[in-house]
Amino acid sequence: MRAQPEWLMEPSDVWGHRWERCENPLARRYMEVTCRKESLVILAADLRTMDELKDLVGLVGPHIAALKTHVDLVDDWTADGWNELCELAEENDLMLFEDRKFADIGKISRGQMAGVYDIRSWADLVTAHGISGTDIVDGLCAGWADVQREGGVLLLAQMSSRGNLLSTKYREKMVAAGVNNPGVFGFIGNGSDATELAELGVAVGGRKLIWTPGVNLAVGDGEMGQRYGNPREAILAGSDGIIVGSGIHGVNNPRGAAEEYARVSWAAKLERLQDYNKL
Ligand code: S5P
Repeated sequence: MRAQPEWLMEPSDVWGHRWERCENPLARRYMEVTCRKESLVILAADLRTMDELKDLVGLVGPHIAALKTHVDLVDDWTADGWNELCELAEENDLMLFEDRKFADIGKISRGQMAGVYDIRSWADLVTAHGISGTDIVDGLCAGWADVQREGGVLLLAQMSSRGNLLSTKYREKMVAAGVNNPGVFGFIGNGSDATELAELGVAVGGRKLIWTPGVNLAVGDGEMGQRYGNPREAILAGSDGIIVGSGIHGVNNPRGAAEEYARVSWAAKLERLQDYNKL
């Protein structure tokens, strides 16, 4: 059991009604980590080699609140190398979030949690589309149960990419289907558009967490249709965690960038506290 360092602010004070309403133990764990590290940054570690991944996590680990991976992006993946990465995440108090964007029927998604990468054995969180129906959440949870673990699903309610097909109606259905499901950790929202994000926030009503990709301190368009918004604005609009990839791993000084994103995210979270209803 990890020694519990004193945090400067209690998670219940910082997270208010989300702390009360999000009963998912992993959501609570995330909220505690944010207070220990004073950071709402989820690192999108989109790198191609095991060494680069481990170096990056070693560098920025103290400033991030969770680690998001794309396991199938790694050229030199090995089970042992991945175990080392998982250990490094554990040392840095980071939940592992595999952004697999599962989308198949429940039974196949359960099987895909196994396979070569055996995602069910190391990932605490995964992403899923609800396009084939939200039984996918049961399938993914059954995958974790197959190895006596529990995890949480982030359903994609919005996307940051230009031209995506996740309409308002689709978002409403995702939220309605996921908001009371204990297997759902939260929703992915569009960090590049504060108006859209605020609508998602109202629909979710603090009952689940909202994590947002598509944020960068250099606002504008990214590569191949990616769109970016400002991290402070995303948090003020209702984001509970900013997913940052190239803003950290794509710059000369990733550690400095991670510190800066952490500072900005925490300041915005405290700013949001001033309006109790937006806790
Ligand atoms: O709508 C989305 C959903 C996700 S999970 N848009 C996204 O960009 N993502 C992921 O966030 C994407 O797969 C990538 O890992 C990260 C964004 O990376 P960045 O380099 O653009 O910050």
